[in-house]
Amino acid sequence: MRRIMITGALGQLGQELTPRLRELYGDEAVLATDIRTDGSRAALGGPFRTLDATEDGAIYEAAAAHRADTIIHLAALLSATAEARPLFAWQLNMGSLLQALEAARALGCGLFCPSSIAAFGPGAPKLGTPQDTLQRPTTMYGVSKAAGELLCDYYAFKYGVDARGLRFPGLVSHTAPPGGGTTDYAVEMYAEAVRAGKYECYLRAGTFLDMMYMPDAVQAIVALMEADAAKLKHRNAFNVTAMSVDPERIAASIRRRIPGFELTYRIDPLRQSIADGWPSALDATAAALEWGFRPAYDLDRMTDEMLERLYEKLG
Ligand code: AKB
Repeated sequence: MRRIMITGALGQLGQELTPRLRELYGDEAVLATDIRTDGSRAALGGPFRTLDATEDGAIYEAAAAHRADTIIHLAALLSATAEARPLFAWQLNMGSLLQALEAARALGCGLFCPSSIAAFGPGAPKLGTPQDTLQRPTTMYGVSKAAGELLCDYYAFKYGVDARGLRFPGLVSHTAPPGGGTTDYAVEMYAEAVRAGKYECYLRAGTFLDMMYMPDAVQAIVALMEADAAKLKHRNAFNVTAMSVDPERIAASIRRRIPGFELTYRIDPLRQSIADGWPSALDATAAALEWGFRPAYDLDRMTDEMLERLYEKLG
């Protein structure tokens, strides 16, 4: 049975992953940590500790006290915020990852750290972006993710740390709002469709990006962490995706349920330029072959569930 420590547990992914891990391994086996101390921690149930993941030795100390065998490192700044504060983004994203890897090395823990479609840059093939291809990202978030992938590989090669990871696309969820990402528009569009019947989008029509519904993302993390190491050729930074969509496609899917939904545009140049440098459709074959990745939700199924849950919450 695993004993897990999570950093950034109050972020968009952590708020759904933590309860799922507690269901699987037991409440007491999962220590949630975050630098924030807001009310959303109550929803996580189970043990919680306030922790700055960049502080020297803080992850090590908490993981040792918890007798963790697995560290799930989610604390990070997302793309748009990182681009606005590049120095801080480097310090947070790389500094905390180094702390997590050092703790994993010293304690003999496995480690999971999410990467992103941002780890590719404009030079990578946009369609069917291969698992192994050119990675020259042009955003600070992308640079920190590509460097993070390499650092995880280094700790695996040099110290035998079982460091695994997924390159996530935009994650869509109804539980917790994302913060500071470029793909956040998708989550906002669903919420505004239910609240107001209209949405003003900051990315242009025709901007195709990979997306995935949160339950598939959570399931993918569990499946990769539980995968037989002997079957993993890549281990770290697997491409995963469930759909390639643009704002018009999501709006059309919403209109099946809310026929009068109105989509208008006011382009944010920063987030548009970030999106323009990212792939449009990843190739997730390696994840499917090496550990059986198979998302359950396509666009319409995700839309139906998002709208149903948001109506219960906001409607
Ligand atoms: C972002 O938009 O920054 C994230 C990501 C794709 O990594 N959702």
